[in-house]
Amino acid sequence: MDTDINISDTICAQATAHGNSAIAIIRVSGPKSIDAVDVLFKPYKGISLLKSKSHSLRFGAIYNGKEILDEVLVSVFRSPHSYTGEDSVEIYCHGSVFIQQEIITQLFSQGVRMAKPGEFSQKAFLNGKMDLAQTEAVADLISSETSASHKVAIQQLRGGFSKELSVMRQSLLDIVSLMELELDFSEEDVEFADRKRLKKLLFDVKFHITELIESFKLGNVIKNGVPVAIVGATNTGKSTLLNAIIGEERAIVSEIHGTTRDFIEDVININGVAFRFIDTAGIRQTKEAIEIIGIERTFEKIRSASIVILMLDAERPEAFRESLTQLKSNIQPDNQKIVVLINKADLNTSERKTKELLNVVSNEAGELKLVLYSLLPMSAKRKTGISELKNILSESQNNLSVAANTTLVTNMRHFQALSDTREALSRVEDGLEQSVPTDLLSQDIREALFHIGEIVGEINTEELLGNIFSKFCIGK
Ligand SMILES: Nc1nc2c(ncn2[C@@H]2O[C@H](COP(=O)(O)OP(=O)(O)OP(=O)(O)O)[C@@H](O)[C@H]2O)c(=O)[nH]1
Ligand SMILES: [Mg+2]
Repeated sequence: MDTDINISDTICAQATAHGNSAIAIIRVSGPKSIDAVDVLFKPYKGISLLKSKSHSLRFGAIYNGKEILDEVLVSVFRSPHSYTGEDSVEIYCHGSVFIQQEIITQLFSQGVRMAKPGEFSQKAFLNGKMDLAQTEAVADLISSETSASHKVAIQQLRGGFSKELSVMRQSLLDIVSLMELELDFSEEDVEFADRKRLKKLLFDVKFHITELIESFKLGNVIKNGVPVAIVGATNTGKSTLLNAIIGEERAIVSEIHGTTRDFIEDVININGVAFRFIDTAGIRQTKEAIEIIGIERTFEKIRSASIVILMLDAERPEAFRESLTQLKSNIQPDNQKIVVLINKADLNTSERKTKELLNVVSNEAGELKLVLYSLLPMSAKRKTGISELKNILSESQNNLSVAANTTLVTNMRHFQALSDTREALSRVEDGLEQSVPTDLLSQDIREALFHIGEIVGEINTEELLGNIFSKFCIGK
């Protein structure tokens, strides 16, 4: 994305979803915004926009040349008291696509240009209305679909995370200034900074950083959904199950073995928790190059899942036995929950086959740490057993609630910067133990400060900003 935005440009965009709606909002921001809208809009009563105070609302007509285009409400926000920090106007018009397009075209003729993705938020950041972590929280808040992801985003948006970082940043600045004072007096060989106290301060900061790093595991699950891999031999009904769970024909289903090649995923909300279901390529011996790549990916998905749904075909115990060795070497029963589903329960499976399948399962139960409650007969095709499965999944995550005001790291970029901070702090700790010269220690603390600064955007590059804001929608 072109991040070289000109802050003095006046920009506009539709802030509401595209398509027809009762009301739509068009947002304008920049030095010319009030003038530009004033040309198109005449209030029915009272003073013009030009004379309106900040945070006032006017009712009137918006014109398309001489003709009335719509009756609208217009709000005025004057710099610096707006989302972007600039003069801004919002037009609340009727939600016809035609009206919205006409208003935007009229704005263009007044020297206003179309906003780029995330440009309103980028202006807010550049004008010091929010730090970078807060603007990222805006995007998270818009996309939050569960109560937990909403809580985490709101906490970050309101500056909870930034405040914690700023407290740590201040501690590190105190340490580094004491150290650097020593350097100024190095001739005299004095120690201003009591080493024992320094160690304690460092320990506290590092401890807190570690807590934040560790919160990423939960934070990531909350933001992206609990990863649930659906795995098993080919043709057991994995894709049928995915479709049944999400209620849509997302994956191709066929009686041909090896139908699914690449993994397919979708997120759904079960009792307030987001689960990310991943349908994978069925496991079998094959010489087909593309299928082999697909099966490799299945193993990757098994390893990174929190829950593994092991799909068995009631009719084919031998297929389960064949895929067992490969499954076993990828499942980590200590960190994962395994749910075994015996699918195709609608078929009249012979007693011999059922017994055989149950035998294989119970023989493996110990090693795979299969919990018996999760051995569920179902028919993905007839959609029986789906709600039982959802209950099992939901119960397995009932500790996944987030208390208000907890800070959880949900963003990979923040996780990375915190890990870099911790690494630099570890070097300082080691250095203190080994009486490393003060100038080297202070250099490492400066590096830790640099990485904390990256999170809130005190340290930023065009590339970083481009990466962040290009993921926003236009109009935010
Ligand atoms: N009778 C019956 N047939 C089922 C059931 N679930 C799936 N099938 C059928 O089994 C066949 C394979 O289903 P898929 O969902 O494509 O199986 P898959 O495990 O994704 O297969 P691969 O992608 O090849 O690994 C299809 O013909 C489905 O209609 C079920 O519960 N009962
Ligand atoms: Mg499939």
